[in-house]
Amino acid sequence: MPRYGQLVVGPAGSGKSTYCHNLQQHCEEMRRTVHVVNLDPAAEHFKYSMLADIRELISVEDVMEDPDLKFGPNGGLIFCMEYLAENMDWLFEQLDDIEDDYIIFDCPGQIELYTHIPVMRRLVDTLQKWNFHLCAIFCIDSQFMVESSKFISGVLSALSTMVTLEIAHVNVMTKVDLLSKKSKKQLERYLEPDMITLLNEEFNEKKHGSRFHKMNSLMAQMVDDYGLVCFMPLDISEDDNSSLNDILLQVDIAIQYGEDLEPKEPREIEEEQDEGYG
Ligand SMILES: Nc1nc2c(ncn2[C@@H]2O[C@H](COP(=O)(O)OP(=O)(O)O)[C@@H](O)[C@H]2O)c(=O)[nH]1
Ligand SMILES: [Mg+2]
Repeated sequence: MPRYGQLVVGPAGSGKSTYCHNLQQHCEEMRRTVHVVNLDPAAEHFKYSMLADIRELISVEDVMEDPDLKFGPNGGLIFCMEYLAENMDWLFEQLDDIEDDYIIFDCPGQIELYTHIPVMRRLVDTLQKWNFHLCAIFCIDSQFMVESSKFISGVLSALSTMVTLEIAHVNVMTKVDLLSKKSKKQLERYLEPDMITLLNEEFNEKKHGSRFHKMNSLMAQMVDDYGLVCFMPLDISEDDNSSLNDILLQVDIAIQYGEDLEPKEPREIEEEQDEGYG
């Protein structure tokens, strides 16, 4: 039987754990079972109920306090993730005897875990061996995005994660509820960005010199060539959770969730439609 999973990634503070919590609640309302697993060994506060917690295996605090290891917070976190990768039987056991295999993995935010340290990629490979269909949810804080230069660095980190993990990928622009009216109006331009136009607004040949301009144009061209960088807005203040539901639908399609489920009785389908899903 296929199993399904979302890897929730993105910079620290971008809203990953909040997304997990809101998705769990939304699914509960729809009477759909999902489980959340915390894979952030540095995390402290949680609103969601979890199926498993990496801190039971190892936490950054333990590693930093260890007189032999003497790690700081960043090295400690990487140590923990490598420890997890070496001890995947722990995770296997945690995931072993649940029935509805739809797991949300709340991951740590350190960007190097997704760029040049192979540990997250190893995790993905193992989960795939365990039959998981995976989608990465890359969270980016919309507060930083509605400004071209910050937007570009966000796009590049999303792209680099996408290339490293090599799984289905959905970019989510979080905290849309916090945007001013003016910024909300601008949002459209960033959700499906025309990179060249955005870049040209920010950098111009006169001000920054032609070599810099050329480098930026090439970068924009590369992002456009991938044709994969677009963002789905997430506004958690909505009463009907419509943006969250749109994201869930997109992920379900990406991981082919639902295709192998038993056909439902017509009554169940009606109920689901009443609940606004479908
Ligand atoms: N208003 C609002 N606040 C959010 C949203 N997502 C996250 N936050 C807040 O941003 C901070 C960091 O969020 P968290 O989910 O812990 O980020 P993580 O480090 O990526 O897991 C917390 O104070 C959250 O309450 C959102 O969509 N809207
Ligand atoms: Mg978190």
